[in-house]
Amino acid sequence: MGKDKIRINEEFYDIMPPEYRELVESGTYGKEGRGWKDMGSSKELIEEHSLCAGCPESMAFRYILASLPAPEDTVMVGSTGCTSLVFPHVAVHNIHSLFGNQNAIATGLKRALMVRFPNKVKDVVVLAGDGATVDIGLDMTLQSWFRGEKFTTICFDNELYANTGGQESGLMQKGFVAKMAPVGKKFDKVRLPEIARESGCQYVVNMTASQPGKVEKVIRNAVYIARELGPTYVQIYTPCILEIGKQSMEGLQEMRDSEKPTERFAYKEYITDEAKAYLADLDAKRKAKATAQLAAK
Ligand SMILES: Cc1ncc(C[n+]2csc(CCOP(=O)(O)OP(=O)(O)O)c2C)c(N)n1
Ligand code: SF4
Ligand SMILES: [Mg+2]
Repeated sequence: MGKDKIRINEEFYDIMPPEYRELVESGTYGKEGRGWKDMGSSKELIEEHSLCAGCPESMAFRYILASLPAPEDTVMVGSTGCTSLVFPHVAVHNIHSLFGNQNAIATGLKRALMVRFPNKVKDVVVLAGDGATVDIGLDMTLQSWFRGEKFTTICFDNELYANTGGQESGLMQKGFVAKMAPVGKKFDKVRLPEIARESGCQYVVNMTASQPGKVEKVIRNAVYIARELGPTYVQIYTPCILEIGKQSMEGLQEMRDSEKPTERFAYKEYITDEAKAYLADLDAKRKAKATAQLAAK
């Protein structure tokens, strides 16, 4: 597997776009233990995007794509919003769903992949904004968790509808005033991580995208657990710098400020005992394999 899937027929090598050749030569498809540290020395699965300059969503996207355990066997499902501007530039199979329908689409897709490829691992990862996940798509999000569907849901939480100019979202903070929500939010930020835990998710994390190593660990855990046990949910603060009046280089500091222990994006993790045991087992197998490889040298 791995790079075999994107190998270029020698006859056509010269006429392939340089970006594609670069992907074949130095992309990380099939690389065991791929991660954010490959960035800079390999062809990334996303390079250009059409988000605002400095938008933290672009950082989060890069870290997530660098961390997928098997991008060549992964299908991502997106939804309308700023995130959907990025998917056309991503070198991972992806589907654009009708706004809010992403977890219903992912359910059908995952089930179809399990039937079509019974002996292969195929990961499905949803990546959508807070409006898509929590407001218009909440029914689809929750129903997929209740049913125990085996895929990961990632929410890029920028606490409003950014793509349509700043309307109120369920994940917006109480009292926040946005360009198209001038009265101020009247109720508290919806506690979706807690709802995810109560709805049957095996692994739930609330975080920012300020630290690539942390994002990598969480995304890997989430994908591995979803493969074997059931739904996983990751909520990542990716502030809309345009809406909160920050400059393009201020997004990182905004995430750091918002993840302090008393803040709303302080790192929070929930994992079932079953999922914990599964990760420990995976880790033990990985270590045993590394030791055997070392001994064989
Ligand atoms: C069915 C449907 N309803 C409404 C819209 C309009 N719409 C497009 S993007 C969007 C908000 C997206 O907000 P969010 O999911 O938070 O993503 P963000 O842009 O903030 O990243 C809305 C309401 C649409 N395209 N389709
Ligand atoms: S509008 Fe906000 S969330 Fe959308 S790309 Fe610009 S900064 Fe990012
Ligand atoms: Mg949003």
